[in-house]
Amino acid sequence: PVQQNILANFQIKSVLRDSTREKTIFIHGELEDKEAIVILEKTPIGQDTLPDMLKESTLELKMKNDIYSTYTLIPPPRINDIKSTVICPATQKHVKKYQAQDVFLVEETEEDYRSITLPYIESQSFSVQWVYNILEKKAEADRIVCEDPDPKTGFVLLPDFKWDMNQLEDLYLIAIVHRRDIKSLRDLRAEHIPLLENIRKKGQEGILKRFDVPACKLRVYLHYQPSYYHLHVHFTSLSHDAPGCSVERAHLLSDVILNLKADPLYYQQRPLTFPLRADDNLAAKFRESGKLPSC
Ligand code: M7G
Repeated sequence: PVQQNILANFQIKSVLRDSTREKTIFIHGELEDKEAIVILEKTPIGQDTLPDMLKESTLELKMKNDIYSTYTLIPPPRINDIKSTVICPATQKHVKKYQAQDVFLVEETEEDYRSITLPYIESQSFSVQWVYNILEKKAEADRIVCEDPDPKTGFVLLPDFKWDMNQLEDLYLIAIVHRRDIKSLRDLRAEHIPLLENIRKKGQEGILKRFDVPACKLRVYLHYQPSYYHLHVHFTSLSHDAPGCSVERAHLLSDVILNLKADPLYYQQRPLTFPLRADDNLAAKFRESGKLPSC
């Protein structure tokens, strides 16, 4: 539904990041006297819109040289949508999350997790209220693609808010588990294999049924560290270079299942490597304990 343009009153304070490659800009400002983050993203062109776009656009010639020419194509308004995300009220932590930053790798041992990461998660991670709203059908209920209500192995699969669902090229869904006692990959044990296998199987089936995208075209993974410490699994299109699918942060669900089958305590005991942003409070904790002497 068309909404009143709340962004008309957005007071810009600073641009946190302007990614020309991703065609996305992250802006920090105020919305009705509250701290806010606005993310604007030019969406993929999408194959379905091509015929209309080519027919109905205006073309301005920029240059011509031999067989080469460049143009600015001005498409009809409906095709030139900008996906916009608003976080309000935003916390200082959100501001940091979207700011361009130096990043470095840290190797977290079992002991580091217990003495550094876990106390940090317990004291200052992002609220997961939005996750509970989804599980309790208080928000986004109409967006659910499939659900398994089982309290032990069940989950809700729905579009990630990074995906506007206008085209399949950048398909992005998340499966959020019903149980609330698993914070992240680190908590996974062999006893959770049925949960993970259930998510993989029913998640893939749900996506095939609704979007006609087969399992072999999906990248299914968990983040470590995640931003939100309630277990969830990412399903993205293999052809889409989704933010956060890099080797230093993504763990393929199939590998996770195999690792747990080989060693029930794999994720509890093994050192895990992940990237941290320089101004992240968790980075400060690792630095304080002498784990990052040169960073
Ligand atoms: P993550 O690995 O914890 O963090 O994944 P990341 O954001 O650093 O990747 C959480 C996932 O949930 C991300 O892919 C987010 O885009 C998505 N997400 C976050 N929020 C607050 C929402 C929301 O309110 N609704 C939906 N549908 N997805 C969200």
